[in-house]
Amino acid sequence: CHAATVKHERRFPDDFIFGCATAAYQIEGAWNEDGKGENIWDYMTHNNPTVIVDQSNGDVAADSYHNVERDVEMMRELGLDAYRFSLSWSRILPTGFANEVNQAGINYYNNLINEMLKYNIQPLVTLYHWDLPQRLQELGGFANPLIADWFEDYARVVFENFGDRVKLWITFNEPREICYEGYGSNTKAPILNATGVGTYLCAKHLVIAHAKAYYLYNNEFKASQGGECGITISVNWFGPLTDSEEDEFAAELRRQAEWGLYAEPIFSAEGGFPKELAARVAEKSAQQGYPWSRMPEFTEEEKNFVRGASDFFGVNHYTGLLISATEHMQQHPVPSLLDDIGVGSYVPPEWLQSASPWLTLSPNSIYNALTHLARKYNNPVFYITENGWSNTPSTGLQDDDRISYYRASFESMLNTLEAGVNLKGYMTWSLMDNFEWLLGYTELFGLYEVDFNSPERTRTPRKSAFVYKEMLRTRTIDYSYEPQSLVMTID
Ligand code: PNW
Repeated sequence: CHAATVKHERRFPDDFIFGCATAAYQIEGAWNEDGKGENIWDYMTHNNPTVIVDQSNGDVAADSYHNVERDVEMMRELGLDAYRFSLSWSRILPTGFANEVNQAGINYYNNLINEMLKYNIQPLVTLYHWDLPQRLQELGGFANPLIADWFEDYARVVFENFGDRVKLWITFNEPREICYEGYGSNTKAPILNATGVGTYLCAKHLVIAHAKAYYLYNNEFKASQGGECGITISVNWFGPLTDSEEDEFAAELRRQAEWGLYAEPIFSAEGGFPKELAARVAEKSAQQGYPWSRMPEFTEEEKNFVRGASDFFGVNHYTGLLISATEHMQQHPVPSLLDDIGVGSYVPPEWLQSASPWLTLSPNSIYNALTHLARKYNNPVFYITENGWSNTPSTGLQDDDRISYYRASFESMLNTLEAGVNLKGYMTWSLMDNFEWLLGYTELFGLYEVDFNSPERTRTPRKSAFVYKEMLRTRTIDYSYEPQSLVMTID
């Protein structure tokens, strides 16, 4: 057939929300100013500086605490519909408890929100992006079930102070990184490294804490404030290496261990932890001589409380891996989550590699992940709350790989929308370069470069900022678009 087919240009709907994301500890600085209390990243970077590759910290970071106007100016330059940022718990409640509210901290976020709203930029606010007040960590942090009550108290202060203007709330950013990396291994604060035990304990307490904040909002604030409350989970795509049954089951186990642990209790119809994974951990625990499964159970009451407790599913999506039933020379501590599942992973060498070893451009992985989730969890509302690409400091402003990555993400999102998935918005990680956790300032994700050597922390748009701006303006992908100069304006 050679009928003259005009290829229909694929566009995003006008009400699709485009934005950028950041997180408090990674950009704010002002770590001890105006009454802010110490959090676990302050504590760890100050007392154990060698855990950060360049021995840096977030004491000043991008100094966003003193740059509200410039930060909002960048959002205006890009033409963002929304901006996702997080609140620092210990800036608002210095002790972690709600006995004392730090008005200077409230003022900072009020100024930011009000400045954004002047220009019609919608705030998408995360209550917790990894910076637990240090005192609460000393009391066990997410290993203590009381975290649910402490978090609820904090959430109340937040909803009371900002809920008149903030309509999209995210309780937790990435339970996997909080629980697995922070408690079950040693790659995020508080580097507890309680392998095989800490992850599962934290997972249970965290989803209950999430549900408490959700019902607090739902029962006491929603009617008057009219917003929505959800959670953000990191969902990379784990597909089978071959179409064998063994590889498919291995991929399913890996998905359950990576994000099912947090998504299943909240978004599945039955609630509770993923079944195959729970059975595997129970079996291994028994073999290893534990009198109980290392994966705790939910009571029926807890299961029903958590099940359905979210207005939307926030997804941080970066990459994909191919999973096989056979492990190739991978060594894991016993017990540990990776030993529990015992699967192999593979990255095809032709996938474009970023500055971060874990991050490659995995073809159509947004589509693969979201269509899978939509099928599994009855098509909830989704927001992609992070998606991004890293470069090294030497890349400077000519970040062509990031442009390729964002164009591929847009293609994959259009495929996702055409498949009928209820995807409503997309935030890039990140608006600007920032403190990349244990990698310090060695891996950078910004559309804007930040000069960490200048006291002003000067922000300069990269080439990708111009391309993202054009994609937002036209709501489509133009592969031939080349910015004429790297001079930014507000249109
Ligand atoms: C996110 N993975 O974490 C975080 O929310 C950000 O704070 C962080 O700066 C950003 O990604 C870049 O790392 C992730 O294994 C951690 O695919 C791990 C993964 C993805 C995101």
